Amino acid sequence: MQSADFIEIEEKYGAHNYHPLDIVLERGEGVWVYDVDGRKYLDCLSAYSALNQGHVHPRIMAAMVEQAQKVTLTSRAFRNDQLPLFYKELSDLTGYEMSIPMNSGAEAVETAIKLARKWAYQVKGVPRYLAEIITFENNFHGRTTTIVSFSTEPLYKGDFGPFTGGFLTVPYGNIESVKKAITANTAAVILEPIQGEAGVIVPPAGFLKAVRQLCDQQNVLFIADEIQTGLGRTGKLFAVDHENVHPDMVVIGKALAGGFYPVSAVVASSKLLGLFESGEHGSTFGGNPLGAAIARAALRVIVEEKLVENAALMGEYLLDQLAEIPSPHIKEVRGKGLLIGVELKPEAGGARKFCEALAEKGILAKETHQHVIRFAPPLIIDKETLDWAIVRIREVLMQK
Ligand code: IF1
Repeated sequence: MQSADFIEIEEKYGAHNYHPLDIVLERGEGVWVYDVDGRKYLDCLSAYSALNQGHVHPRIMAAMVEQAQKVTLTSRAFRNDQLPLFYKELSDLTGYEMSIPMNSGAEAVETAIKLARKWAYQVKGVPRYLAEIITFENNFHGRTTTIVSFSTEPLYKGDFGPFTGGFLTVPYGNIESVKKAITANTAAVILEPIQGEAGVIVPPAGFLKAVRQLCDQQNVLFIADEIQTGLGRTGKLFAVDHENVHPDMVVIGKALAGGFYPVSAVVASSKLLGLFESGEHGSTFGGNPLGAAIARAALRVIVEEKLVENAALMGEYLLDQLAEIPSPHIKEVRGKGLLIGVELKPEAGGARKFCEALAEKGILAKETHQHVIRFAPPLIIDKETLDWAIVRIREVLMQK
């Protein structure tokens, strides 16, 4: 079967909730992927940062196979021998005392929301069910009905109400608006340290620090959604580290299991996570031994292969090289580490056709918000490969 055959079947039998590039991948290795027609591409999306360690990392795969042969799922009705070590190693790496495992990013965000609400009632003394959480315009935190309740993107919200109450939305990067939105009932502020889906929006320098200070003053929790920006992507372990900020909760997912498995988590202090009592929250698959073993290996790879450091070095190089392209189409090049957005001018006619042209040249990138091309290769990428890519990106962006 060739690409066209797979596409025909997919379009007939699958829901049409995506509009992917028509490239049918069958194999991945490191920064490269291969399609069913034998073409090779550089992956500059990394499954939206879930593949920081690259495709089919041999060490993570070995851990997966080894664990899969022993026991994969115990449920949390019983304990297993991987989860405790996952907790411990995640704590050692992040400096947070405790964590709670989930599967998808959205579930971990929901977990953080539930915990913030419980904290508001039990600790802060907010009257029951009046807790408010402050969110930001153009946020992306997932797809559940509660999370889309505070989305500002009509496409994500559309016909999916009625919506969950208790959320306010303010402009991103503007500390005065946050200040104004806080009331005695505010439980938390939740934000992406760099807005990914919104088009790689980097807030003004000092914003994250100002949010932290404000939250301290007002007794409000600061929740950082680092599902996309975390685990090395921006050249620090967490993107909030660029401003030396310590949120009360950090939500992680995606690269936490190197693309082998859905594993997410909320990390926080024991004071906060200790508020969850037995039975109040959980998941059939969350914390399962297979996921935990994979995540342990994925974290080890990030540390031992110095992916955070490499993301900083390679990211700076790529950003500089992209910024030097004298393309008439480029409005702005921005980002941190290996999370880079190239915003095109509206006259350029949208980023999609540039992504298609890049694919023709063997580079997979995805447009976001119509005018932005996102470049986010696996963090294992080297300079030689980046140079290979930059030549081709330059050709595409210099086209009329
Ligand atoms: C899709 C976007 C990226 C996230 C942040 C939570 C989640 C995500 C900051 C939810 C997920 C993904 C989801 C994926 C595409 C992708 C995406 F364009 F949709 F917005 F990366 F930019 N917080 N982002 O970025 O995590 O439940 O999916 O595990 O929905 O198609 P999830």
